[in-house]
Amino acid sequence: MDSLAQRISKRDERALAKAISLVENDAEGKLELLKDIHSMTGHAHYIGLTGSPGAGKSSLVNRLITYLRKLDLTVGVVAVDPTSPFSGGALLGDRVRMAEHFTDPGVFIRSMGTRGSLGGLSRTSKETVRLMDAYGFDVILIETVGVGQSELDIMKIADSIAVLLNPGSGDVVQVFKAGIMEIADMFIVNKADLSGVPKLLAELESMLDIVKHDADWRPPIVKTVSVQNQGIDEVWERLKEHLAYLKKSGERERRRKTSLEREVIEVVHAEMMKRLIEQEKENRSWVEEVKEGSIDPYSAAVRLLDDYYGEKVDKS
Ligand SMILES: Nc1nc2c(ncn2[C@@H]2O[C@H](COP(=O)(O)OP(=O)(O)OP(=O)(O)O)[C@@H](O)[C@H]2O)c(=O)[nH]1
Ligand SMILES: [Mg+2]
Repeated sequence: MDSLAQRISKRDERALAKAISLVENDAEGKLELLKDIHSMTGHAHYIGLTGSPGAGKSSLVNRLITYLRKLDLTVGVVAVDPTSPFSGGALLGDRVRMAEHFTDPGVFIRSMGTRGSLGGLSRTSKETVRLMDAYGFDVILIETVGVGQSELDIMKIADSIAVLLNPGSGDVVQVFKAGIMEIADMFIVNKADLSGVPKLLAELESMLDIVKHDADWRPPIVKTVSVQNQGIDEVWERLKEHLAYLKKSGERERRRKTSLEREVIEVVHAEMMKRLIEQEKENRSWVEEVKEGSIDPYSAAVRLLDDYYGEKVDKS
């Protein structure tokens, strides 16, 4: 019997689905599996697509999949929706928008919501990306609603980050405030069939003049109308250029290193919390003590840590 990792390396789709469920459930054997597949990763182009709710991310992803398939490239998609109560399967909207790809063996789409991610949405999403990479997809698209810190955090695993904006939406200010401007490698003005495109382009250019005036890579701006399949080829051309830039400048290696470093810390953090919470279950006397006021919350926290490490943490 082949191990799950071996089956993934042989492009067994059911094994991939099973592995993703294992990751989502934060199940026993997860770290073992991730260890096993690690040497199989590092080949796919990770592309993050972020933007406000309804900006047209899924519509664009859908068109991009069709485009890439024509180029004979295989595609994995991780659609992250922190507001979704669904787990495991695809979200309703995405299911409709991406339905035509479900029977294509060169495409694998997985949606993730908070409730289905016992190890935390950010970690689950990143680990799913790694699994898809190991499976051998050429391109992995990561769709997130660019709102909170955890979505920004997921984005950081990507080689290329594209930010979707819509004309007449006031998006630019939001993007600027949220710090997305700094991490964007490309801007996609989607719904370019609506009015307000020249204004948005002008705003974007002047923001870029400020934020990226001395950057090696100035994020290009591409106009698309996803619903009419316009601009998709240019999106892909710019993404390819960005990847070439990343490789040539050494930036790709730097990003991947930083990303791996972050993942190690995340795993340690999550595993330690799990163990601490497990241990704390057996000794909850501090709850009453803090409530009564016989111990302050900070001393209680230090005591928990002391118990965990089996030694004094705060030497002061
Ligand atoms: N006019 C116009 N409408 C578009 C375009 N692209 C997408 N839409 C519409 O915008 C709506 C939202 O599209 P989605 O692709 O679901 O957007 P999303 O960003 O994935 O949305 P969430 O995942 O819910 O945040 C749908 O009704 C689309 O048909 C476009 O280029 N022009
Ligand atoms: Mg969507």
